Amino acid sequence: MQATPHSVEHQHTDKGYVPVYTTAVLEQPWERYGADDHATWGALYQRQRELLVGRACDEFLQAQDEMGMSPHSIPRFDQLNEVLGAATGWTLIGVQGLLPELDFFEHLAHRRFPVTWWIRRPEQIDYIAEPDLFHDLFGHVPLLMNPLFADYMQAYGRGGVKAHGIGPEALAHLSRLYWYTVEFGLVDTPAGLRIYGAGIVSSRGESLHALESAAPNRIGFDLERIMRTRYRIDSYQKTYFVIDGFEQLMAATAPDFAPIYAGLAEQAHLPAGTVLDADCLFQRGSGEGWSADGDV
Ligand code: HBI
Ligand code: FE
Repeated sequence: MQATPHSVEHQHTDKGYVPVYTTAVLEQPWERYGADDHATWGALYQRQRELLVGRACDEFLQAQDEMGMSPHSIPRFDQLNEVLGAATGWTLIGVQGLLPELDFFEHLAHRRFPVTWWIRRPEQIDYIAEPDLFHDLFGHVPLLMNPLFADYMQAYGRGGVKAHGIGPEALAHLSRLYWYTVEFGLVDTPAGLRIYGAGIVSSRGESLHALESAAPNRIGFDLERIMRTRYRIDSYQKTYFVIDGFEQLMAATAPDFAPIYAGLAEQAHLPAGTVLDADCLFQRGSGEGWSADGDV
């Protein structure tokens, strides 16, 4: 038996043409998950963990273990909430899927992280166009255990509520910050570049591409540079931005963004693959130079 969602009409969003779901907060129907669902979770969990040792940042791997996540079965939100609440005051809430931006920002601003309650079907194991339980729970949730990252996510939500009040341009600029940090961020460590973005850690191909392919740019974090840079939703990223630590994310969200949005309004948006002279470029990881066509 497969627990599947019932989507409603579709909408063009910054994550593509996706179903628009109810914004209701739902209980995780843990008893309704079938053997297929648990098997999909286990297969994805096992594969990604093997891949991510040496590729994901230590904070991510340690937090996932601290939360008691394992390949044996889909974790229960209420059990995770005990650990997460004690660590940083965050709570997971069940949702049907992507939320309108203001709803999403309001939740983050109150330390509530929306997690899609259903998991992809077995035939979608390698790719699904919209965030499912594996992307949210495996990818986004562990770093909410990290106090600095947890603070950043709440600050981001508060900024999102403000940006929504300013207008669509401000929202587009802020969404790029989420995309190039929370979803596709890299961090520089003494051991080399490591992954912290949820969109990367929940994707096998992108976990390799982001660190080892010669194709993408890897540019040092620069808030306004990120806010000017378009992104791709349907392929591996052409550019990754590299922070030197989560402190940098917190520092970046300290100022009021309104004057930054005003300054950006006069500047051209940059295509995703742009490299500027002022960019601080990082070399790819020490892997065997994996490239997209040589998919492993
Ligand atoms: N809704 N449930 C959910 N999860 C997301 O990650 C999400 C969302 N709505 C909007 C959104 N992300 C992006 O537009 C962010 O840039 C805000
Ligand atoms: Fe996501």
